[in-house]
Amino acid sequence: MSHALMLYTDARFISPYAMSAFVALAEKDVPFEMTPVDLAKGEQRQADFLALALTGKVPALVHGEFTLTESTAIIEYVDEAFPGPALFPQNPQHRARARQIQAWVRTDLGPLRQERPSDILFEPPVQALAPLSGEAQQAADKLLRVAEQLVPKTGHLFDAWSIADFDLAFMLNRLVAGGDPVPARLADYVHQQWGRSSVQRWVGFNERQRK
Ligand SMILES: N[C@@H](CCC(=O)N[C@@H](CS)C(=O)NCC(=O)O)C(=O)O
Repeated sequence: MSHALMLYTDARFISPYAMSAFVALAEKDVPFEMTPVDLAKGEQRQADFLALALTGKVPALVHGEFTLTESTAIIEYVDEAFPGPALFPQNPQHRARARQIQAWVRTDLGPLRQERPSDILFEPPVQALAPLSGEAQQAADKLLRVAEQLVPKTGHLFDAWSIADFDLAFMLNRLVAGGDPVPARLADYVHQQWGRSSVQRWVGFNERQRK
C-alpha cells in the first residue's frame, strides 16, 4: 500500500476547514501533496472526487488507501498517525477545551461567518463592509466574550500552541479583517497566530492563485 499523503483543498484557499487541516499537517512537518478542488465549478460533485471523499467536501485527506473528510476528524487522525509536535494539549481538560473550541467555531456564530466571510481574511474588501446586523453583532459579542476569557495576556491558549489557537484566531480574524472593534490584546493574538509559518504558507497559496 502506498503511504502517500494528499490533502484536497478548495482552489481559492479561503476555506477555514481546509486551512485548519493544512495547518495541522504543516505543523506536524510530514511530507504531503495538495490537490485544489474548484468548488465554483462544482468539482466536488464530480464522480472522481465523490469516489474518494465520502461527503463530497474539502478538506479531504487521502493516506494510502484510506480517505477521510471532516476537518476535525482529519486533524485528530493526523495527530495520532504521525510523529511530530502534538496538535492538542496533553492535559485531558485542556484537550477537551481545545475540542470544545473547535466544535464551537464550526457550529455557532453563523451570522458572523456570513457577514464576515473568510475571503476577507485574505483579500482586503474593495469597499467598506456593511456594519454587522444585530444578529451578527450578537455573535461577535459572544465571540469576544469567550475569547477574552480564554486568551491569555501573551502566548497560546494552553501551555504550547495547539490547533485550537488556529481555529479561534481564524474566527477572531473575521472581525479584525472586517475592521470591527476588537480589544488590542485579542488583535495581537490574531496577528501572532497569523504570523506562524504554517499559516503563512497557506496565505502564500491564496496570494498565488489570485495573481
Ligand atoms: N464540517 C466540514 C465543513 C467542510 C465544508 O463545509 N467545506 C466546504 C468548503 S468551506 C465545501 O467543501 N463545500 C462544498 C460543498 O459543500 O459542495 C469540515 O469541518 O471539514
